[in-house]
Amino acid sequence: MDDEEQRRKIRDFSFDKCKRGNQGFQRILLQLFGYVGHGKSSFINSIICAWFKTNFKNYANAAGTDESHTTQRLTYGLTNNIVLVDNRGCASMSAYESGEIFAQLGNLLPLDQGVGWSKGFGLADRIVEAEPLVKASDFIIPIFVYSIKNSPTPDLKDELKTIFQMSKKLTTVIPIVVLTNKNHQNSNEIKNMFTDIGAEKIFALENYTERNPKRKVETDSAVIRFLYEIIRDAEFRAEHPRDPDVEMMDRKWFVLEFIHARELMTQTQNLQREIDEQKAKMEQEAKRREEEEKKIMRRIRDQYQEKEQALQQQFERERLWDQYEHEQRMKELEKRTPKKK
Ligand SMILES: Nc1nc2c(ncn2[C@@H]2O[C@H](COP(=O)(O)OP(=O)(O)OP(=O)(O)O)[C@@H](O)[C@H]2O)c(=O)[nH]1
Ligand SMILES: [Mg+2]
Repeated sequence: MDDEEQRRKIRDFSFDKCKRGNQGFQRILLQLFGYVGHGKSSFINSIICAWFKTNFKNYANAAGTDESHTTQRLTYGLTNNIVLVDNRGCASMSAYESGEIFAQLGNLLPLDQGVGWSKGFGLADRIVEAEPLVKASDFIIPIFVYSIKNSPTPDLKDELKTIFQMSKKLTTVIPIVVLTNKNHQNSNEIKNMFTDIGAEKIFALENYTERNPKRKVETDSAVIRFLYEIIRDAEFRAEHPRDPDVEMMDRKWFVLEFIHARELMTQTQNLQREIDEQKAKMEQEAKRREEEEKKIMRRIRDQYQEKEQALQQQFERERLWDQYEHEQRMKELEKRTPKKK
């Protein structure tokens, strides 16, 4: 199928035309997520350029440097039925950052608003506050954006495996992977990593950027193919009976449970840390006391040895004196005793 036919399918996509009708879904929400600076906003720029066939412009406010840039969840409409969401990138996927990611992915936080990272139960409060603002009718497709410039490590692979499994549980879809910086050499290694952790759809492209603004057939085609595959996937998923309200409730429940489990883990860790600190203090105190006792014992032993030595010396002196007296007495005796003839 050529680009134009794919474009037509994308343009015409509507849940109303799906086999079971819309089942309550209105639009596809392509939720872009991933680490800071991996090219999420640039990918949105590339999609806008390719889809609307326009010259490059920094529509999604991609960073001029590799620093963290996007701090809002902004939406970009492609058609009436397809919307892109540029989520805030995270530095790592620690437990508390993944809570935020899941809340963003699950569409439990309002769109087109700033995103903070809440500690404790702050995130749960924000989810509850957002209830009147979020739409169950959005059909979520998670898109994980990763730059090929970043070499994989075993720790990264483990972290991503967990995130992918959780995202699947949350959205029922394994995240679709978009690799940016396609021309970088790590390409195969990274593709293998994502295949290993269960990714089924992996796309790679060189984004349009300030430095690389000139439109290319290759990049435009990659974007259109990506969108077309997404549409086909959504159509396929919409063939099954679904209930957006129930799915939204499930997602909310999943994230709230995650937050509770995370808080329980944090509190347990804090408690364990306190116990460990107390234990270390007690061990230190016991060691200090043992040292003190050893010192006292050493002092007593030294004093005892000194006394023993003094006694020995005294005895020796007395023995020598006794010996001397004895010898004197013997000499006296000898003098007094007449010698036999
Ligand atoms: N060469 C090249 N540079 C890219 C590509 N994609 C993004 N960049 C550059 O990487 C930097 C970060 O890109 P962004 O699109 O702002 O990354 P982001 O994921 O939106 O970052 P946050 O909003 O901070 O999470 C920018 O300087 C982009 O120009 C790519 O495919 N090739
Ligand atoms: Mg960004």
